[in-house]
Amino acid sequence: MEPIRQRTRAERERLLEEAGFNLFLLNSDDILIDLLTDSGTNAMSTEQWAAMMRGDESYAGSPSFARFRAAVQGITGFRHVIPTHQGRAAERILFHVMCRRGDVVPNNTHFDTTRANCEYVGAEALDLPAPEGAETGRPHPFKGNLDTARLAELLERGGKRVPLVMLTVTNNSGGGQPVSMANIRAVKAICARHGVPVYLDACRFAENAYFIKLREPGYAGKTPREIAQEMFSLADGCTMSAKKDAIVNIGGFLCTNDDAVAQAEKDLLILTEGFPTYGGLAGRDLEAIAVGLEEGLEEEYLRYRIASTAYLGDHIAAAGVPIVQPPGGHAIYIDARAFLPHIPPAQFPGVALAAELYVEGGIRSVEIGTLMFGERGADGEERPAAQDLLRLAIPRRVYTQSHIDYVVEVILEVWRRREAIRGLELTYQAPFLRHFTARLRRAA
Ligand code: P61
Repeated sequence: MEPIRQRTRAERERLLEEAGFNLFLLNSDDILIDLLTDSGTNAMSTEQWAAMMRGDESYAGSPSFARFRAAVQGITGFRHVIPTHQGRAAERILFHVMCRRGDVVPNNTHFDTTRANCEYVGAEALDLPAPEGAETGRPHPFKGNLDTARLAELLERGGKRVPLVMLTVTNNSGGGQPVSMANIRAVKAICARHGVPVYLDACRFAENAYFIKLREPGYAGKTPREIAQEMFSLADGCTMSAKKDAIVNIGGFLCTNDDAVAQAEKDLLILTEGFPTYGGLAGRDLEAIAVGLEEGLEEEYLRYRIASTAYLGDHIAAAGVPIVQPPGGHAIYIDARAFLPHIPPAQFPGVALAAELYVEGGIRSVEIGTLMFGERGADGEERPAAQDLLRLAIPRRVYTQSHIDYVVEVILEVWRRREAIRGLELTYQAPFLRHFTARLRRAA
């Protein structure tokens, strides 16, 4: 529980200016409803807190690790389970071990940390989203799918080495949209012909499994757990940020069925994360993940989770606000280019909209668009991202319907005065992952 603090509109305007229009640079005390992320911001359950009390902090061979590994293997079936402090640590180790300069790593859409870690080792992070994903307003049951025709063509053409193919479930950059079992199976079949392993970026595997249950023929009678097991059975390994569907505040893991790869990963883990039975986590964190993985697959919880995200999306869409349709699992994505058509992509419409939602109602959201995925060319011109989305991510088990009703009211108020909103320009950017620390001002 925490007290709710309201800043005045004038205070929020001042705080926003001081933060260079970048909501990452605000203090959370100055936020009323925090929809920046669903990552690590989840409320842990009684059972998770109880499990933490028996965390065993032995440096090596802790029983907490054994319980963690059993929980991960019970769902994923992978031979090697390597704990890491969060998802990007798993990514860094995976790419360092499997990729060389000049390699290509396809994915339905790489999330930003995945892309950055892949590029950091000199490999190309190639997005191959299925065409349905490009049209934000048009619904499709599995907009997160990977374009299998382009994948097959890439592997058949040869030329560049493809050390692995990834599938992000659900597809975070593309609207929190699910990947179908048929698509996972097709990707696996194509990769198997070329001896290329398939890895799931499994952050939101449980939500993806539930969407398969709801939308894919033949899965209505299966439990989310059975569906998740089938998803993982089609893969050769995974990266995981437990801060999402394992409903914890910190943690992650890396899995593989390849003994040689696992050995190299563990060696690297020891260098930077810790011994392979804790990987940068406390024993109590491993316990919380073991319980959270199971809770995240409970059908009643998933029904409430998916319905409550859709509630936000359906209410703003009914008033005309353009969102990625259908609503995603963990978040609603407003199409900021359609919301603010008078602001060119190079003036960051998603960031401008995020700033307005903060000023209007103390709501924090995140841009997934040109600030996150675009870049400034050598000529000083902005190269826009494919889309400019504003993500409203819903932390798990935190907000109630009345909080979300308030969010709807604030968005609709901003929608009514959208024509007066102005674009932004950059005054500072870091060399990579620039959106975390960028500073902006109102465009001239
Ligand atoms: C998020 F603004 N996601 O969605 P780590 N893969 C995928 C993720 O969604 C993901 C990671 C890997 C976050 C946190 C976040 O620019 C941002 O445990 C599909 O965060 O290292 C994380 O997992 C990495 C928010 C990350 C951002 C980067 O909100």
